[in-house]
Amino acid sequence: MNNDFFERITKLEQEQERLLQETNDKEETGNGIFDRYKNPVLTAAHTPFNWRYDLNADTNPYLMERFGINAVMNAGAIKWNDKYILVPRVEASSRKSFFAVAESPNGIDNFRFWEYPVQMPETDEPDTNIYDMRLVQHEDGWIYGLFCTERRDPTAPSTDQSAAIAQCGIARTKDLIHWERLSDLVTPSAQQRNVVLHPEFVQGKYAFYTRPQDSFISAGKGGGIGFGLSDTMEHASIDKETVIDHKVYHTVYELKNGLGPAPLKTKKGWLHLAHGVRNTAAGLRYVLYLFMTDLQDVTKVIYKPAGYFIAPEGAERTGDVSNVVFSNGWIADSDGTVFIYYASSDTRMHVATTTIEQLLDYVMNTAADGLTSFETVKTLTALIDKNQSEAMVQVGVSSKSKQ
Ligand code: M1P
Repeated sequence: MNNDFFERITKLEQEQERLLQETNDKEETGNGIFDRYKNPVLTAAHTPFNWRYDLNADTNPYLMERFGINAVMNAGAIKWNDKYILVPRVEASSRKSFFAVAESPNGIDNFRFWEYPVQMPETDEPDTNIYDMRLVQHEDGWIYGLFCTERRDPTAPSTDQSAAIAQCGIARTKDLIHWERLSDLVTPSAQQRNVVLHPEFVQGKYAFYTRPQDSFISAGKGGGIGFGLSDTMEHASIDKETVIDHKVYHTVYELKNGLGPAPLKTKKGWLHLAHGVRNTAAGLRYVLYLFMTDLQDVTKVIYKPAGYFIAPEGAERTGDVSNVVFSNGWIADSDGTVFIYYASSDTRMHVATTTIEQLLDYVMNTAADGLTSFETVKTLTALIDKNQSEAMVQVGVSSKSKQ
């Protein structure tokens, strides 16, 4: 028995080391906008095995998993002390999620979890579940983590054990280890998910992107990406929530949408990554899209390409909640490289890389959604016409140069 125990531990250790040290290569053909990578960057198997096993042969003679981890997904991201840091939603097999910090030297592989998960303090009203942290280095000097805090709906009858209320929890830190929990965000909406802090003050106030919703799953009469200002972070409160990016009929964000990470500041405007949801006969489909807002007026959308930027592909399409990609973390390096961290099907984390230049080209030069089939064909025809005429010029040039 004991020999088996030690043999299995050794095997587990070797298997995990192989996984953690595996290099991650780009997929061969990109689409010119971003590159996907062959391996996920974080999965349940990346969690330290001393989180999952009692490693004492006397108290765990069968070397059983004593703590099940179901998924690692929806990570906040930040470059910190020269390391690429992810703070994913780690979901235990009990369905309770928590946060944990993982770091990598290069942003695309070798992610390792820190020794302990984040010890997130509670407010006077304990959270049942916390998830989907957006990490922001604010110009006030703090690193803020905004996340969804979920509690059972106190008005629900005992026959209904799934009715919940989602709100925005807020915590801040200077070292990603010690977190100070602040009051939950107060807004005019019944529920909130996908709340993001803008990294700069706007009109001297803290600025939030929100996602107002009437009920736990459905955005209902609410929905769209909202915006609001608060005087303080200690007791953050938004009086007026204005929707800046609406749900729209027959688009990829017809049912609901939500901002991903905090926007990236560029010379041309603020780049935003968001998710859009539509219903299908196979259930909800979550994709990612991009838009840009004005540098002077952050509530004004100035570019928004049609359709999705990243949709679930291949193995990404299956998991706990299939046909979903979700992102709440990206990192822009000083050389212009952008690391986009996204989860697939509520199960695992991936990275895609691109540059600010490519993202600007994509956002500014991809046609907007014409909202009808007729307009879509017009957009396509204009592209074909352009290619035809330019092909003739090119043929002309090359045939002249041959003469
Ligand atoms: O299951 C897909 C996603 O559903 C929710 O996102 P939203 O509020 O936009 O519908 C969240 O629970 C998210 O964690 C999850 O990935």
